[in-house]
Amino acid sequence: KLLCPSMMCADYASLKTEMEALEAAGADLLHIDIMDGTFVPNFGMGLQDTEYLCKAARIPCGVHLMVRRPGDYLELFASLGAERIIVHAEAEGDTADQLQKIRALGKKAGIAVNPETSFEAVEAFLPLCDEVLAMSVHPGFAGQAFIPECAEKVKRFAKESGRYGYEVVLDGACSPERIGSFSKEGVHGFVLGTSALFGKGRPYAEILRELRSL
Ligand code: S6P
Ligand code: MG
Repeated sequence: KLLCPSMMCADYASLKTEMEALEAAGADLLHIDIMDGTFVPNFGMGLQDTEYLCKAARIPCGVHLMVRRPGDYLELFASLGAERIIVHAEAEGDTADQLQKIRALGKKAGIAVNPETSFEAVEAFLPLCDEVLAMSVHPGFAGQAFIPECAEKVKRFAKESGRYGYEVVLDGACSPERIGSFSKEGVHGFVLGTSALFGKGRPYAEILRELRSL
């Protein structure tokens, strides 16, 4: 199971301490949300934070590009040290091209799929993907409510994952209950934000241990 803390939800007054605490607590991958204020109405983490985390972390970092033209920034994020680069199926540009370029840069390629985007709409891209980041909220903000309509599609992504060889990671309102039930459906990873990990006033190690056992 891939447990992926969403660093946008961490305490920015002590990003280094947070990163080290999450690593020590057994996190598998740091999830870094990048936004351009256009594809989504918000701004996420900056380039300096991203580079710091990618270079200083002992575990891999993945960048979730919620930007209008992801194809313009693939070399940039590869050079910052991201090990996974995830582009949105709904963004501009040739998605297949973007995924191939990410792999050619020696990185793992991921496709992010919005709640209202169907399985069929992205099926052709699946052979090019190392990860499917299934959004269970509208991208842009932490702390939103889970969108139940996407559950069937997430299960379908999980069911077809063996055939294509990608991992399914769920992003948005991943609560302990949902982590338990979607794990049983074959979902490999979970982005951990306000629903399961941050602001709980409990040690990360304790929380991650519990989430892993679900
Ligand atoms: C924003 C972003 C997500 C959030 C994460 C927060 O859409 O892509 O990665 O940071 O979903 O988690 P939670 O539990 O607050 O929804
Ligand atoms: Mg995200």
